Amino acid sequence: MEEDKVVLLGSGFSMFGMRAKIALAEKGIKYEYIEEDLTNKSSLLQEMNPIHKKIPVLIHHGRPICESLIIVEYIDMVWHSNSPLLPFDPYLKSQAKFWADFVDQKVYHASRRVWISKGDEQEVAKKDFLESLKHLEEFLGDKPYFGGETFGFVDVALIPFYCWFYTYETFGNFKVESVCPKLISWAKRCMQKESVSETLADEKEVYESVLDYKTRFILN
Ligand SMILES: N[C@@H](CCC(=O)N[C@@H](CS)C(=O)NCC(=O)O)C(=O)O
Repeated sequence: MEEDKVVLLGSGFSMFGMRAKIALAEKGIKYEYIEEDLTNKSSLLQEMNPIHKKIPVLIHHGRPICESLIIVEYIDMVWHSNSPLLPFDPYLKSQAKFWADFVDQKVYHASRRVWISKGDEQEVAKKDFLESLKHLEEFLGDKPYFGGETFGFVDVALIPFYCWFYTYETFGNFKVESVCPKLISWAKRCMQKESVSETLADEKEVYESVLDYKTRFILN
């Protein structure tokens, strides 16, 4: 592997992988993308992320960086001169990191339960999911982006979920827009950015892949 080459290990419709792609696109970094088959992980993935063996992994100077939010922060620090993603101010930075972590701790886990579970469990998941989005919408307020006037860290953390909304809504029989209209306007604003629109998957394709996954791996 060449010294200063940038390589990204990703997979399919992973929102975590999309975060890294958006950050790299925002910075205008050229990189090699390697698609991983998570049912048959490559020796490169196992070598580069021996602890979790998960994607995404960014490989820079031949060294691995794991965990999507850490990858986005790394990209922001290394290529700091263009399109800053994290604020410089320590307090604002702490807030951005808090909300990005909130996306992982609350939004992600609830969203997964929306399409994986049924009955009462699914009702609880829907409530948790929408409640977590409502909190984010309150934090967004009337700002165009979570950090203010420009697209930043929390936007990168959350926007990949947007292409999964159709899946959550179809399985859960609800509409995010009726509960969080401002969040949908924010998502549409983000979609006007090339880094986002060229990265996010087609919502129907995400749904088809989840249906396929459920029929193959989950007993209904
Ligand atoms: N917290 C991790 C989550 C990454 C993650 O869950 N990746 C999934 C794909 S969406 C994966 O590699 N799964 C393979 C496995 O669990 O074996 C991050 O933010 O990067």
